[in-house]
Amino acid sequence: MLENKIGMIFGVANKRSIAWACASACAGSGAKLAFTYQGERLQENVEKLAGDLEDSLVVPCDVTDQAAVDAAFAAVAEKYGRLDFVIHSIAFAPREALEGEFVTTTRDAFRTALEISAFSLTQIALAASPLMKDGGSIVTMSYYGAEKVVSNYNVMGVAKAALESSTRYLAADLGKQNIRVNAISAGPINTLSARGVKNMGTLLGYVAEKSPLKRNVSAAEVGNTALFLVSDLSSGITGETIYVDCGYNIMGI
Ligand code: 1JT
Repeated sequence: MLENKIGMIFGVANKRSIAWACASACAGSGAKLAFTYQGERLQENVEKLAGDLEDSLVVPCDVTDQAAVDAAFAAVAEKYGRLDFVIHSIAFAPREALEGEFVTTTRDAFRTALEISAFSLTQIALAASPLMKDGGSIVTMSYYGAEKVVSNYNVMGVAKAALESSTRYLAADLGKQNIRVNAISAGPINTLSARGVKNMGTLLGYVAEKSPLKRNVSAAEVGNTALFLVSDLSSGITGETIYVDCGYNIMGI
């Protein structure tokens, strides 16, 4: 389904990453992939994972450094000469910000969370658009805490609200270039990021019990939805936030 398509994946840390599940689904459908990694610490992990794929590229990219973002896209332009899709699976907030009350969020934590988790999508969309010569598809990852209060999610909820809104504004701007922009609102998944969060096990259990499908969603299920969104099967969909959460979000009491 993605034969002859080139994709760029932001946010792989290890094999449990949502970004890696998306990459596996896309590679399995014939895409060639470029990966970015954040920090030398993750370089080896990402190089090992990407090494099993044909004709892949691995480049460093810290989204708080505009020159690094430009260099990553320059490397993709040089190797492939074009780009068809981007998967953005990046978020960060200082650990203290994901505990206690939202009202105590510091200026610094707010700025960092919004810059890395939300602004980076706009920055990446702008850099990607000139390479998307035949149109393209951009997919980002959100969470339910963007629209309802989820204890402890705090400033990340505010950042995800900005991310979902950015998805709509970017979709409106880039539609004339046939570039689609969509978000996946995934249910909680036990990734490296989630592992640092207090009471994650309790949250996973609660969500599994309450959701219509009576279980948690898998990273592979999110990856398959990302595959749909970057493929031509979703050619009429843009600016949307699609839930991949075993139905959790539809439930009231
Ligand atoms: C980040 C982290 C972004 C964890 C995240 C995230 N988006 C979803 N999760 C999992 C999660 C976290 C909390 C939560 C529910 C789900 C950690 C590093 C920074 C970025 O609250 C109940 C806190």
